[in-house]
Amino acid sequence: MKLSPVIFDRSAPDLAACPDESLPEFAFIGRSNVGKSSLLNTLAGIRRLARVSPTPGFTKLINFFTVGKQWRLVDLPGYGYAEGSRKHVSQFNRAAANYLKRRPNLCCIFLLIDSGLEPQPIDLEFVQWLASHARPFVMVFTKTDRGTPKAVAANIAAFQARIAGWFEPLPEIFQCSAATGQGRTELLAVIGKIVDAGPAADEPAPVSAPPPEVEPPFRMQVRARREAEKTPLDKKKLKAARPW
Ligand SMILES: Nc1nc2c(ncn2[C@@H]2O[C@H](COP(=O)(O)OP(=O)(O)O)[C@@H](O)[C@H]2O)c(=O)[nH]1
Ligand SMILES: [Mg+2]
Repeated sequence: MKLSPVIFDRSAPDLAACPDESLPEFAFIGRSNVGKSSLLNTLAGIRRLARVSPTPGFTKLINFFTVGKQWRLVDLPGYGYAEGSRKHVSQFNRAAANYLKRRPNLCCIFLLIDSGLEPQPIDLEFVQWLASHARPFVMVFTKTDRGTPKAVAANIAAFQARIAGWFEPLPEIFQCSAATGQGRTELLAVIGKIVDAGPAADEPAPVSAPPPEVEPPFRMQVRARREAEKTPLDKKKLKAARPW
């Protein structure tokens, strides 16, 4: 799988403004500040490709980067950030939700979760939402360089335990750090498997064609909606500015 060139395609405010659907796409979603842009830069091997910001809620648009003319990395606005005009924020979150629900060439979603935190209700609810829409995703626990391996493992185990009843089998889990590069090879392998199963790079599908037939990295047996009803989350703790 070719990793260069990496070319910024565009920033889209909504689904209609996204590029054509001819290339497989891999999207990064998660709470604001979880490390989406940093991880995207790590995978692409370019330090300042997607803007990294210590300020939550920085990415407001859907940013597309084409890699090796074969596939795209997609940096999405984070969820769980309500500062600024409420209307403004929810508009962009709706764009991310529409993208995740409707984009036919979206092959795999990387759901980023902070490895330094115990399971957060907003992340658990987002997993439910993805599962109920039967979207293929893997979970990526970020910033592993910040905690001890023991603390990271405990947080991951606790998260797994909370969602265990919703899937059979569980979505794949990865540990990553933009600081050390941990997980880069593994995530590129997920992408490579899907891209390599698609059409050859010199035979791009026409714009209007359906997305390439690709195998998701795992088969998701969704029991989420029913199971979620049995184990409702504490809605009171969930803040506004969620796209789902
Ligand atoms: N130590 C450490 N910091 C990180 C890592 N990934 C991101 N950060 C920091 O976390 C902040 C938010 O990162 P960013 O990629 O902009 O998050 P986004 O809002 O999800 O796109 C920035 O200050 C980054 O430098 C990581 O793996 N390790
Ligand atoms: Mg970002």
